[in-house]
Amino acid sequence: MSTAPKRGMFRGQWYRDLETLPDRGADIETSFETPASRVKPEIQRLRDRPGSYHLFAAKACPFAHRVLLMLANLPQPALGITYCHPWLGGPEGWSFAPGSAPPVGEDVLWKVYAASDPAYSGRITVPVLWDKTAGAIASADSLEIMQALAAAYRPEMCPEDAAFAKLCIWIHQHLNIGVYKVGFAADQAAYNAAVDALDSAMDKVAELVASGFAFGTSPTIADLMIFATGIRFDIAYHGAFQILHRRWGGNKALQQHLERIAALPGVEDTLAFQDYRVHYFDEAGFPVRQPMSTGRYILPRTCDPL
Ligand SMILES: N[C@@H](CCC(=O)N[C@@H](CS)C(=O)NCC(=O)O)C(=O)O
Repeated sequence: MSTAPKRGMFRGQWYRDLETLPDRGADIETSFETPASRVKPEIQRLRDRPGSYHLFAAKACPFAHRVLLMLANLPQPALGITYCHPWLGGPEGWSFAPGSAPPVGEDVLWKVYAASDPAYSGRITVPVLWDKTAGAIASADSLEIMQALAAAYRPEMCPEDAAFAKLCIWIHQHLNIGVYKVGFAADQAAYNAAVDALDSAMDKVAELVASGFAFGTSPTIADLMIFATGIRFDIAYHGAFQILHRRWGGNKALQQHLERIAALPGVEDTLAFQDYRVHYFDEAGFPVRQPMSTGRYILPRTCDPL
């Protein structure tokens, strides 16, 4: 997976291409990853005064989507939300969709990070949980935000069980990130390894959901995490990440799980199929579809005709 950050902030300044920084070198490698959050989400306040928090999200992004899915599952409309435009290729990265009224950041997401920490250095990602009382980012980590929302409103969706915590981490690493490892593969060996690993992860997830939900007998955040990858698979990852030998819908258990989660209240409103196409296809392309240093291309796995 490519580790070189292309766009982001360095010492409070936005760079569309960090490679253009005049004096990069060792310094940027060691000082790029400033923690994005300056305060912790307060569960009690999230429950009692949800209006004191605000969410920045993009329907296109699977990590933001799982937080939106969590919000859709809550008993009451909780937080204000600012949506970002699905196209990430613009000059300033994530920009806010028309009609959103952000409490901070004016028009683009990097200004939210700058408002929280004027010296911030790092990636500018969705989702972001903004603490209006503290005037700071409370979390830019989707799993942490889901867990905070579950703790505040629906603890049964995030059981306190070591096996469940382990399962969520496994889904995140092997399925949610595993699919991106294919898209970010920059040579044939990396592609082959990433596709093999994803194949076995998808087979394992299919077994997990064959008779219902991923853990126990009701939906948990684990199901939402699986859904966020599954709903993008055939529409975007299949082509954009060159996973051409399989479709999510080609597996009965995976497809049934997708439909089971899609039927939960509020989930339909979180979907935006056209946003997925824009987000994954309307950019220069992920490394897997670009020429390698030799000028040749990665050969994707495809189905044989016989
Ligand atoms: N750690 C973050 C990762 C989120 C993430 O990678 N979001 C992507 C969109 S799917 C993003 O904002 N990328 C911005 C960029 O690459 O510049 C989380 O899980 O919340």
